[in-house]
Amino acid sequence: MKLAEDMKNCAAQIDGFFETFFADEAREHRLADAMRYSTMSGGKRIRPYLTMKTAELLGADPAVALPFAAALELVHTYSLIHDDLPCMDDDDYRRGRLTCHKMFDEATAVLAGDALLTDAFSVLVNAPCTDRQKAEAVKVLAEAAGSRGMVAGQMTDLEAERHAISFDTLKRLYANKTGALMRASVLLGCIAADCRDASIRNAFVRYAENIGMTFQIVDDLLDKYGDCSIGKPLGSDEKNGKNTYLTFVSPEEAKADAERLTSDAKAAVSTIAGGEVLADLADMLLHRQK
Ligand code: GRG
Repeated sequence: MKLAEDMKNCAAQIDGFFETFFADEAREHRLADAMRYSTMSGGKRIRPYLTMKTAELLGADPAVALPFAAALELVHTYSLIHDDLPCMDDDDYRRGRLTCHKMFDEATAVLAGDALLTDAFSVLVNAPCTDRQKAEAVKVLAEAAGSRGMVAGQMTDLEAERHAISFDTLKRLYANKTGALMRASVLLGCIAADCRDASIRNAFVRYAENIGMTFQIVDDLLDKYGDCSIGKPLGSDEKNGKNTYLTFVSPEEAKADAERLTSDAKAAVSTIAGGEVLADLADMLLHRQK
């Protein structure tokens, strides 16, 4: 099956899961509206695709992979809502639509993010799998999202607006801010399949870390040179005085690094049966225009 079609199928399954999830009338209505608004707003669903594809390649039960993938997307959505807040990146638009705090209000956006993050863990522990799988999934997602992962990356990012940072610090920032959730995506797929083979896990992790860094380099190139279809104003990094990959290297060098990382990602999964589709995804992320 072609990558685009496969990703579309995965996104439809994730959307179906969220339809049921948000149909729960027990949620406070305004909170539920804000959570739903941001979750169902046309994200590319790259991370859940990574989870579901990894799980599928390793022979997992899709009924386990789906809630794992959905939980990860809930954490991703929370991070975007909070990242857009006036105290962070202060963006009015995301995916071409008003950001959560612009559509609702700031306090509601903070709470919607809080709720998505917290609910993600209840989604994990309600997955139809063993307690050991649930515990490991919670550990992986918590560590990726928390103070040694994505939140750490965000903190370094904010600090970098005030202080000069080195290229190595920027790469660590990207590995935490973007790479950590990508890494968690494939690990959740491994856990869904109950795969404990370290060499297989390491292959997926190497793939995810490489595409995570590529993703971020391409993000920087698009922010500076892309077009408005990206869904947010061009040059927002420059406006916010951000250090980006392009602070340290030329666009040509950045592209060459992204290509090298993509080759390494593809090499990492070259021995996994059916891994060609992940190689196609790596290429797609390298060449994406938004
Ligand atoms: C607020 C704790 C906290 C963390 C925020 C994710 C993040 C950390 C910031 C987002 C800023 C940003 C644009 C980072 C680049 C990488 C990234 C996560 C881009 C958005 O991911 P996509 O393109 O999003 O997969 P879609 O819209 O497709 O879901």
